[in-house]
Amino acid sequence: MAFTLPDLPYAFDALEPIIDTQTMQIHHDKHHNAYVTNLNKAINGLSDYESMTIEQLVYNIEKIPHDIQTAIRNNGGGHCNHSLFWSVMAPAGSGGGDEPTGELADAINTACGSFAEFKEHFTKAAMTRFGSGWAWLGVKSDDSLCVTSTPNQDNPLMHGMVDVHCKPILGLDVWEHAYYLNYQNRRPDYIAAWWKVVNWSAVADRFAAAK
Ligand code: MN3
Repeated sequence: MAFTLPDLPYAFDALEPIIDTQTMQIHHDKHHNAYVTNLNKAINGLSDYESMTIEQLVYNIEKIPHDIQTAIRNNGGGHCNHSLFWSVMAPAGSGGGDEPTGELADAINTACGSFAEFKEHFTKAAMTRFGSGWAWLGVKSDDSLCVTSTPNQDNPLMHGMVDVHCKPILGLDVWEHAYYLNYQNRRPDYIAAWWKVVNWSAVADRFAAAK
């Protein structure tokens, strides 16, 4: 098996009441697990792909043969996106919900004006993504930050496939499966609450590594 489902870095109920236990269980054990299973099926026996990291595989999606490209785009993207998503959250008050500090805070202020304006910009990206997809904060090739969104399970690393190519350091899943049990159709409420579980320390680590 080339790729494996990573454990959550906290308990299923750790993000209550922002993200409920059942949503976390289904989202991780069913949805994310299915992306990993179907990705492994798509690349079975293709040692060039099995030896790549998920980020390398996603980055090189444009070069992958057409007969397996869509399966790898959807399921490799799904694995990459969810692995990041779990890692940039933490329980509210225990690492989740603080504000960015240091170089990350400076870079957000440079890109968006202020943390409040960044949140507005990111929320708009998440709200205006029609249907299923993701909102992102990413690092561009000049090390500046950008806010973008992608449809389906596309990842901003997908060179040649996305509007804005960057290295994502924060991502928000706005598929209905991420919030429907708790918030039903109220995507704005889910997004507004989600800031309380964002782990800015983990985002800062990703920022430092991406530059
Ligand atoms: Mn999801």
